[in-house]
Amino acid sequence: MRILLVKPHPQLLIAKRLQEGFLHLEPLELEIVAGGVPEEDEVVICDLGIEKNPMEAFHNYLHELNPDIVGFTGYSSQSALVRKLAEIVKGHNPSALNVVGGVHATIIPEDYAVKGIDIIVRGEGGTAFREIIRRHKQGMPLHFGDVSLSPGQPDFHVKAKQPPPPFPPVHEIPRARRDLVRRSKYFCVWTSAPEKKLDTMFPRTASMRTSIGCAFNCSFCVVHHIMNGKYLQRTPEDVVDEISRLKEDNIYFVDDETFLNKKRMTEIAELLLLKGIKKKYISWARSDTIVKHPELFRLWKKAGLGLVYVGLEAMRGSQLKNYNKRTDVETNRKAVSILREIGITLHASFIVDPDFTVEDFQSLEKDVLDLCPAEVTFTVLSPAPGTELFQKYKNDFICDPYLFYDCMHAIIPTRLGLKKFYAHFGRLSSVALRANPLRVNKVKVPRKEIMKVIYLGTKYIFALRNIYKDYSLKM
Ligand code: B12
Repeated sequence: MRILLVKPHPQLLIAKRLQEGFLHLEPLELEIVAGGVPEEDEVVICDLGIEKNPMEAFHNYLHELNPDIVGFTGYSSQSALVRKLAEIVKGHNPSALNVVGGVHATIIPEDYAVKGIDIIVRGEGGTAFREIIRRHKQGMPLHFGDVSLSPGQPDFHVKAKQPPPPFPPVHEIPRARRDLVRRSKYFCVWTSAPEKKLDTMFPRTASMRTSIGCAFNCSFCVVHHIMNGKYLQRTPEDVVDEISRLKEDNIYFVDDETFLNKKRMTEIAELLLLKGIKKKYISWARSDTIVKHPELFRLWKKAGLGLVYVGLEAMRGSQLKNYNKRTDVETNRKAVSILREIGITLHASFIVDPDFTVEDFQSLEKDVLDLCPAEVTFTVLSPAPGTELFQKYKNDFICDPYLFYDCMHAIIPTRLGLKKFYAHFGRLSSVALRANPLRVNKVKVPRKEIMKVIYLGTKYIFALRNIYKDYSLKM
């Protein structure tokens, strides 16, 4: 059986700019799905995000492989594109089976209930895909209760309204087939340099998932809906074994919350140290976790943790409360100083509320400069499809709330009007560049890369300021 797994390219300019300049991670979701494909079958991963001409590349893959099954992943902003690609598959070969999975399929399966899509997988895909192939080969029915949904089946709409099915036990999820992608294409900008020197700011970077889900339920986040509030954890031995097999020296933990279990994370760090595995890590962590367990982060610094992304979200208690973040400003401040004292570089992310006034932007600008040195980025508060917030604002959307759901495009009205809002939003990112650790700490980096980063950074900020022009885009 020939199988093609497809990750669509980003639809919105700002996401393209992010990928080309700062951060492009391997399609781990498809590598795991490919892990469920039996050895005797041929499987190809096509990441359209690395292609110069994605649509042409997609046609070429179809012609060269002539797949029996095509599997798509996709964010909400890509759902219309996924439907279009699925149609192209059927035009090429009407008997090919189109399977769609990923975050959007999991939370809004009914959006994929169209003629060209045969199976919608909600939740974990490696185990589901293994089962789909088995059944397809044996001519068995493909509609099977919890794991996946077939839009053609009579009970599709009833099932689509139920919460996503639980993930299987983590040890049943296949390992990622990392050999199926062009590994040299994936990188993450790296600004952590305690030795004041970096050989490259754009090291090749592998992605690792050590846990799935999150124990919190922030109002802007869909993860607790996807996972029904569950937090699944791989064992330290399993995690360290996979890390030890990675070719790359830099690793990005793509967990929703890596550090929630102190015991597990302590064991992982100790094992890495014991086995002499010397790699550098990037992870997300909550500010309250850092404050509660500074010694855990001290240990991880020894094990190679260089950069921690912290969703500080806001430096005002009322905003944190609105987001149901369950932290406070004092905790945010403490976390920042703990990371600084340990020598781990901070990447702080903030939420900009569409309701912001000019004074709110100015106050956030000051907060950013107070954090210096730190990488700082911003997202726009956007009701996430599948959450209560999305329901609450459903009559207020100013655009297609799926296509524009990238947490950069406001999908509800902005108090300042779009043009003015994005002028301030773009300015925030320029201010953040002043706080960048490389600049502040006068780190030596290759001259060629300085030119590159200035060029790409300018393009990024230009795209940010011009986001308001995107709203005429239709799929
Ligand atoms: C790490 C991460 C990133 C990484 C990129 C990861 C990557 N692989 O490329 C970075 C930091 C770059 C990133 C960027 C963005 N992200 Co992000 N990201 C995540 C995070 C935390 C984990 C995703 C991940 O890699 N998980 C590990 C993989 C292995 O698991 P998985 O994706 O869940 O896949 C499993 C199943 O879904 C299923 N499956 C998936 N695909 C398929 C396909 C088939 C055929 C089948 C059968 C099954 C299947 O099986 C997989 C294996 O178990 C999620 C939160 C989450 N839990 O989803 C947010 C999340 C996916 N991101 C989100 C968003 C909005 C973005 C941005 C748009 C935000 C921004 N403004 O920057 C950008 C977009 C970048 C782009 N290229 O377009 C949203 C998407 C919401 C939505 N409704 O679309 C999420 C859910 C965050 C949230 N809290 O709401 N992100």
